[in-house]
Amino acid sequence: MLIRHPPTVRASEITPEAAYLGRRRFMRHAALLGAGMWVGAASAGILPGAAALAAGGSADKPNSWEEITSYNNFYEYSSDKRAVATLAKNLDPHPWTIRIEGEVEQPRTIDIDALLRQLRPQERILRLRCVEGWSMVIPWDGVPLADVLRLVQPTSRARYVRFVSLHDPARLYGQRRATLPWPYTEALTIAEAMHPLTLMATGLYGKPLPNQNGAPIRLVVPWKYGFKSIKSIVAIHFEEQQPHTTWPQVSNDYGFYANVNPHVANGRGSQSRENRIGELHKRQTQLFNGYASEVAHLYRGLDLDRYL
Ligand SMILES: Nc1nc2c(c(=O)[nH]1)N[C@H]1C(S)=C(S)[C@@H](COP(=O)(O)O)O[C@H]1N2
Ligand SMILES: [Mo]
Repeated sequence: MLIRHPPTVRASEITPEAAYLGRRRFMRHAALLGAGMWVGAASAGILPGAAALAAGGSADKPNSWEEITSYNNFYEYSSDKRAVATLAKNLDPHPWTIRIEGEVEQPRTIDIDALLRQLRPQERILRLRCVEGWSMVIPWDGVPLADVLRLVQPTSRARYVRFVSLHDPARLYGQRRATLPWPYTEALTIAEAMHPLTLMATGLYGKPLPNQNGAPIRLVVPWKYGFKSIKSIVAIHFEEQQPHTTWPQVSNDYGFYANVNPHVANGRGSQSRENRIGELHKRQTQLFNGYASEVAHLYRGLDLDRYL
């Protein structure tokens, strides 16, 4: 079979999870010894617990492949998280293109396989916090969204980036019902979109992104509630006005910014604690999901407790 996804490691190095974790420990060691990419990622705060890592302490342990791929929110298929993986087997994410248009000098259609040959995916281990109160730590493979957006020239009017998921009720059974206004859309400010923590994920544990996780390409914005991390993207629009996205249309409990904030409850109840999948006791939720030192500057002057 043709392997379309350029792996972040050589195929011969793709290992089962246990060996993978061993490799991570090795890489952490290598980082301490000064291996460029990992030191770069740690000092940019891209790895979780960069400070702890630099100090040789323990960082967040990634969730297992099984956990990450069997408990999913993907309303295009179902609102039953345990049913999504089976239903999404029919997604068929190859070939796949993303249309980039709106306030850009050169609208274009990008083929994902070509994109991944041009921009080599890197591993980024990031926390994901769902507004439903659960969280995971996920070893994504992906490319910074900024690198993708630099391929087009936004006009001086572009202030927001809007993302659109696949709309195909023939395949995505959940879209036959109006559980959400389809297609699923999300948006970021340009500054958020260009932030180095904002990722276009194309893989997981060194393997192509499973369908249920948003194959073949999805957004990852780790300091925001999970619903911002839109799956199976088919279009990216640059826009002048703040876009109307899916969840804020459904309920006032979901804001445009949706930054993880333990001090602000919403219709889902208090957000002060979370259930890390696989753990017995709840943990405290951290402001900006623990990425405050990297992203708080983006919101200077904004009343975080008011602007959900
Ligand atoms: N297109 C689309 N993207 C989506 C969703 C969805 O239903 N449809 N659910 C969101 C929510 S609520 C969360 S918590 C994350 C879950 O990602 P995961 O299943 O990979 O953990 O995907 C987000 N992206
Ligand atoms: Mo979520």
